[in-house]
Amino acid sequence: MNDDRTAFAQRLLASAQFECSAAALRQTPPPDRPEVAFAGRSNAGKSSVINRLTRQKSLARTSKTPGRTQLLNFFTLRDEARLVDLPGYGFAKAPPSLRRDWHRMIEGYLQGRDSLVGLVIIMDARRPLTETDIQMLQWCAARPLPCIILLNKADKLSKGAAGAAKQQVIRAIEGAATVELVSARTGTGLDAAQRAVIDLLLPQSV
Ligand SMILES: Nc1nc2c(ncn2[C@@H]2O[C@H](COP(=O)(O)OP(=O)(O)OP(=O)(O)O)[C@@H](O)[C@H]2O)c(=O)[nH]1
Ligand SMILES: [Mg+2]
Repeated sequence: MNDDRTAFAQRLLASAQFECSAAALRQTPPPDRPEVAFAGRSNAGKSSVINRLTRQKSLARTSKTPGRTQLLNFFTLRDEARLVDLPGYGFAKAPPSLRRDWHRMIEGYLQGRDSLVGLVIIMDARRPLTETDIQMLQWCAARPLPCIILLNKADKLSKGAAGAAKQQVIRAIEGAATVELVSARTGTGLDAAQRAVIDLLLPQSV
């Protein structure tokens, strides 16, 4: 692994600052720099992973209550790139109207956002590839948009079970994404995830 590139990735991610929240696509900031979005089932740990990647404990709000992040939250990395925390899906208690709104907004965002250069799908390593996770992969393939799957909460599985879960996902998705095991709690796999995110955002630099 290239140490300079890793250090660069860590520095750029650590510069993340909250920029704005959007409840609708017309409220998103201008598409003036590359951005990578984080999607995933509610409670999979999207916000926790963003905090780990940026080494900031409370940049993105986390919660024990699923459905905490209902908005698109934009974080800027200097003025060079952005990270976007998307609202979670699969929240059992969400009313159908909210699910429809979510579906329309996320599909519109993934298909139409010019500055979007990649998607990170966060999954709970114990329950990967939900129906909506697969829908996300299909939207990425349609655009096409490179995709990283982070199997989070690896700390909840034995090493053997985590490795087996990863192999199972790799086989199932047939090359549609790269797959890494991570834990936002312990930091497992986060170096590789930092590199992967920066490689999507700024493939040419350093
Ligand atoms: N054990 C363990 N718990 C984690 C990990 N990552 C997140 N959690 C916990 O999982 C819960 C949900 O984390 P969030 O980061 O808020 O999840 P989210 O995907 O952003 O959820 P929404 O915003 O509701 O969509 C919190 O209680 C976190 O502390 C992990 O790697 N290991
Ligand atoms: Mg969240």
